Amino acid sequence: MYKTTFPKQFPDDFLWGGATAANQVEGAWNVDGKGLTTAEVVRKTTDRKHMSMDDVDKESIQAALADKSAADYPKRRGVDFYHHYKEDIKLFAEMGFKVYRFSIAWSRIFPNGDDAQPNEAGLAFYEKVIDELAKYDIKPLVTLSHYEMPIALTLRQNGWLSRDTIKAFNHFTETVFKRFKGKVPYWLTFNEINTGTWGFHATGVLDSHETRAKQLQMRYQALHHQFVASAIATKQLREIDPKAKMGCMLARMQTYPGTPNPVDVRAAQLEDDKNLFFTDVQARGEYPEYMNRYFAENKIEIKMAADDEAILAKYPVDFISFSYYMTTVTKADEGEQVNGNMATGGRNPYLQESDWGWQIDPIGLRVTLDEMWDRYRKPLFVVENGLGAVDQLTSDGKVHDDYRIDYLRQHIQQMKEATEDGVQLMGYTMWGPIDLISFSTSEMSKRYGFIYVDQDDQGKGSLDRIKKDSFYWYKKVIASNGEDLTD
Ligand code: BGP
Repeated sequence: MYKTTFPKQFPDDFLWGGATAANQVEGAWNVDGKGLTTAEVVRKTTDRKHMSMDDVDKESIQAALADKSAADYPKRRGVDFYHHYKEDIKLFAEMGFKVYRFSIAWSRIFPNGDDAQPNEAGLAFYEKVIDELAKYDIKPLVTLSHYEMPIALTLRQNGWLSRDTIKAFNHFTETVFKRFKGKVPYWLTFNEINTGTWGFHATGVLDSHETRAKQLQMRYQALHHQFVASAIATKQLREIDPKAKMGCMLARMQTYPGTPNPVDVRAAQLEDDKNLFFTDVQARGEYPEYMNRYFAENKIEIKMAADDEAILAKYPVDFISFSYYMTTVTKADEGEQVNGNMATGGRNPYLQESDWGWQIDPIGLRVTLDEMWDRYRKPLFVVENGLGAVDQLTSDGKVHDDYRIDYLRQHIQQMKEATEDGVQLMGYTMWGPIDLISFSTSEMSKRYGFIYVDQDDQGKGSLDRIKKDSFYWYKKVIASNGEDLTD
């Protein structure tokens, strides 16, 4: 039987909003008992094409710990959300946000990662944020780990490579689930979990001096520990706060075959599988066979404890979230590479690039949504999408960011197409609703926001918040539930 009707609108309860991460907005890196994180020991880069976070080693960390200023470490200052949260949330509310995605910095709660008792000042800060959101009926969507693990765990046990980190993380998750019970309807465990295969920033594992083969061995082992910790967190949430939902989070990077040559089609299929592998484990509850084969062929051995597979199988996530910025192209013999979201990929001659070389592909978002819905049949959530650009503040204090409006409009249009295709989409949290420190380059001048923050790359500025043209545009989009995308 063919259905003759299909949804033509975003659902009434569609969650419109924005997303940030503690290490990119909060600042206040050394107050109220907070410990340092992996994000705050990475120096700012002097070259946009070079992302310095994966050159980190013990020596660079020691130098960072000895440096008590934020000058070279912009994630220590963020945009001072820690002291501006009321003003910022008020602006989000003015745009009509239904949801705000932010992360809880583990090291605000457990400064060394595995302290016996939580730091009350850290819990109190997030409680104030959550209560402030509630005043405006904005639902929190909280990421438990967004590239900001306590650096003490890296130094002591090489981050997620150690199985002990599971216990420490789940003590943290249990603590925040209990404290915020009934107040946070949506949680995510690891931000862009797949980027753990790219290096230090996601797993806190120091391996920059190892061979590629050894790095892969170490990274997949660390990721196994994250899978188990994520499943345990899901179990805890079901017990502590059964109405709340748990999601996984992937940096989704759809890749297209470079040519119709079957060898390229197959190479692209394998690349895509290696990207979706993470969601396969977290949503379906088991390691897929294609990946077991890949591990065997590459001599990667994942050490598992006796009940790991049972835990993964028993506690899959409730919904699937992902970031979407770009697509790539795969050829069996690689071809020309372009920059990307912490990764490189093949150039697509049909696409334009952002100033940072990220290939812009709105239709790819529909392709991604349709394919992921087919593969998982679980609710999807686009929790990051946006355009990093250099904005100009005009003399009358305005920012005319029509390029950002264009980018977002085209992506929202394709999301709507996907909903009409039948995809169950929960919401959309645009990345960086307020200007923040870029994750990959630590620049301030790579701006994403609807709200301009007066701060430059050196950390100078009044920190005043200024509404850009896109602010008023997004407000209209939300008020019309995605129907009015005009300027
Ligand atoms: C994602 C990260 C975010 C964010 C975004 C934009 O990979 O989850 O933390 O930063 O990309 O990247 P960037 O800040 O490097 O422009």
